Amino acid sequence: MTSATDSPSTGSSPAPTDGATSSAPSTAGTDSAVTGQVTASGTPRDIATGLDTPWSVVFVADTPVVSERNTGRIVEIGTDGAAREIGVVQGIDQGGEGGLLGLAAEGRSLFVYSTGDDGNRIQRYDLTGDPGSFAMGDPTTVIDGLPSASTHNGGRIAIGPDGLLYAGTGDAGERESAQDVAYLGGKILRLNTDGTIPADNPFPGSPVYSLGHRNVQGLAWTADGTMWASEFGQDTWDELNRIEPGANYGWPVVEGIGGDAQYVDPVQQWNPDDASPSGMAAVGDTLFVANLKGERLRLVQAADPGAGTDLFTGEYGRLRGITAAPDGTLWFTTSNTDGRGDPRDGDDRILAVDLVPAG
Ligand SMILES: [Ca+2]
Repeated sequence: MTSATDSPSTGSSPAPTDGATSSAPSTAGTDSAVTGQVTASGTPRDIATGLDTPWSVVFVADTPVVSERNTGRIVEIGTDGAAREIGVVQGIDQGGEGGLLGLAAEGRSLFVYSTGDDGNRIQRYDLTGDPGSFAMGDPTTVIDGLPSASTHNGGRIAIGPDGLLYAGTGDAGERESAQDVAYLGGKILRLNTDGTIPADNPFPGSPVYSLGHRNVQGLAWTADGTMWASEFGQDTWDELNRIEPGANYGWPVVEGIGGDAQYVDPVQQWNPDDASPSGMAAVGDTLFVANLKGERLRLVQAADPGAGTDLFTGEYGRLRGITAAPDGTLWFTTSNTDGRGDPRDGDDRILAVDLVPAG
């Protein structure tokens, strides 16, 4: 790796690296087996270029698999950085913020969140073949009929440390309904991977895990099992929330920290111009948040969740997806071809940065 430093805009510089990296994550999710605090070190390097609005990256058998929002394509990235199409999700109603969105993986099963004619849905594809020759079979519906709109579609999915499937949904413009448990928009959902409802969900018979969200596109668990979610605010406060089952996070009654005992306040809030948080990854006790409008990664140590360090501000443009790679590096994606960005040569790209113990 290089000795060049990254560029945190706040806080101290990362400690010089001695080459030590964290052990590989055990699964393809946003969680990992690493413990302790980490930070980014060195200059990010290109993993892949020339992607069209990449939304999510997951690892299947250590091979990166990427969703493209606008094309509906799912591609695998070879060791040479070349993108190879493994399938196209059918029946997508792409428009605005909708389209092919989040991915999650469990073994060779790929879970896919996308916008269809009848709302957002999660489908499962069992991949066949091997890395370099993956193919997608026919989909099985996990859940469908989730509220959709041109904006606020949520879309992030992840397998939690309990092996269950979590999904962040958006309010789809139905603000008040974010408070209604019967409406599946503006929620975090928790499902068995076959789509049935876990018996210990907080609202019996419902996939709703938490409510009162506006648009959740980041889900992650730190090493002690704590769940976190990032959320787009309207025009005042974006949020980082610590997620508890059955809790109400306030939207649309409260945006940001409201101090109302009926609602759980975010542990940290940001101005949307500096944030607009989409994907989130956890490595050990550290959270990383990818920001669209704010064009930066934000590092948050779970032990001090009200503080953060900005990384790479403005250097790569809009940032959307982020995931811990099996080799201990942190991968993140640009989103400059999504119609709201300023594409650079080679966009959109996947970048990787080294992680080292913090402090
Ligand atoms: Ca809130």
